[in-house]
Amino acid sequence: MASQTQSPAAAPASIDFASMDGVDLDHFWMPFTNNRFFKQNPRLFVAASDMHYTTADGRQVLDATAGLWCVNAGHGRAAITDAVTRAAQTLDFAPTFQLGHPLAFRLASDVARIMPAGMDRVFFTNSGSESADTALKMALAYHHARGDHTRFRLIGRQRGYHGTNFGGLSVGGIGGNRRRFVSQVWGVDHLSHTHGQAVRFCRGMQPGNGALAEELEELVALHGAETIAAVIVEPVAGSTGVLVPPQGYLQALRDITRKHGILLIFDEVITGFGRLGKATAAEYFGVTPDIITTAKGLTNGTVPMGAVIASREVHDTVVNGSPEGIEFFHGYTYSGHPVAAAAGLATLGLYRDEGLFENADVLAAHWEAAAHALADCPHVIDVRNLGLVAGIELAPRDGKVGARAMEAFHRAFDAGLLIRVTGDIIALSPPLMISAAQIDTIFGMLREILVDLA
Ligand code: PXG
Ligand code: PLP
Repeated sequence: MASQTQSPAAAPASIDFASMDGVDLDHFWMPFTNNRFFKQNPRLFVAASDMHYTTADGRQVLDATAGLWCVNAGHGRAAITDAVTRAAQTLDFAPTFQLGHPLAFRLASDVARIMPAGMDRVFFTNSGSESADTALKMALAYHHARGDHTRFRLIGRQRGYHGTNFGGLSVGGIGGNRRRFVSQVWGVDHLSHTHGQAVRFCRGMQPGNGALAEELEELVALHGAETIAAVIVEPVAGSTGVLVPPQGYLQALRDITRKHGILLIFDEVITGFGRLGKATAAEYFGVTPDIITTAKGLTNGTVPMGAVIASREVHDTVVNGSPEGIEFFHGYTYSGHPVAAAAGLATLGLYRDEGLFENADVLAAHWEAAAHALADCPHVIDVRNLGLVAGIELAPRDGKVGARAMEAFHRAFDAGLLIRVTGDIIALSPPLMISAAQIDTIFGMLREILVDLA
């Protein structure tokens, strides 16, 4: 392979976006990918529209995962792509450090409008990982502004995923993501995950007995409430295989955190923007945290962007409690980027105008029934669901954890269906524009794949 610096093969204007001509797979070091396998067996998308991707070899693939849990309004929506084009042509970039532009303020207002009451101060990031780290720093800044200087501990949860930056990694509970990176945020502890093995094939939430949330009281007793800044949880854990909380669990976490002056952060990077049929999981569960992290569905995945939504109380404490000058020493070059903000405005407009959260809400029962109809398929040892999310857990092959689900993933792709797998769990989360007939197609195709799978 050529290693010398070369002039570009083609001028940008002549790039054919949907062509593989001249594409070299060597240089892109791919994220969370088996690079050596992929480059021998490439699978590429070249276009997308509504519920389908088009592959490089011209096949249609039904998207049962909304890309990576982000394309909630469906692909290639003209309202969003037009807004992005116009924004780039009007104001390509403007700093938001000590300056501003209207789109970021407009989007912050639109986001605030659909958040739980009292949560209306919006900080922009570029991803879920940045949102997680921003939320953790916000919590530390809040206690600092109150003069509560001993509150530094951050509590996460086993099987939690909060992205890959050091803060999110540290509170995250995925060994494989953490072990290779020894240096992590100090003083972190973890609650148990919420996945009970007692009730398999449970539809929606499992019954709760309060014991899981009571663990937080044990951590308080162990570390002292006066050392704990925040607890961060995904309301429904997504990445580690759709772990639905038991009834009453999130409310109990809310009660315990409030009692001890600990901030509660909901990481809604997946659950935000309609995944459970409401704007937020906070609304769905009727539990309001102090800080909500979002990304993904905020811009329908069209332009990278995240948002951290703070309660008025958290915001005012930091902003009014700091000396004259910059109040929160944190931010990104691209916080509130005009092109991303335009994508966000158009996306929230689509969600509203097309009633997409309501569509998810209405279809959730059909989705649940279709998912649980797979219970009798070979290898299936559990099915879990909430809103438009489903997890289908397969029995692992002897000594080869993940191999069976990965084969299902490859077979599905070849058959024209995009699914997501984590370990031996298949995770499904389609665009919210999906129809009942397309739900049936997804689970019908999955059945055929599972029946055939060794
Ligand atoms: N928090 C949560 C709850 C997430 O699900 C992040 C933070 C990080 O977001 P960014 O934008 O930095 O990736 C996520 C991301 C999967 C999968 O296959 C899930 C995510 C990302 C990629 C793949 O489950 N979640
Ligand atoms: N590294 C260097 C050398 C920088 O100058 C900056 C921003 O100015 C960053 C990292 C952070 O980049 P961003 O603001 O895009 O997160």
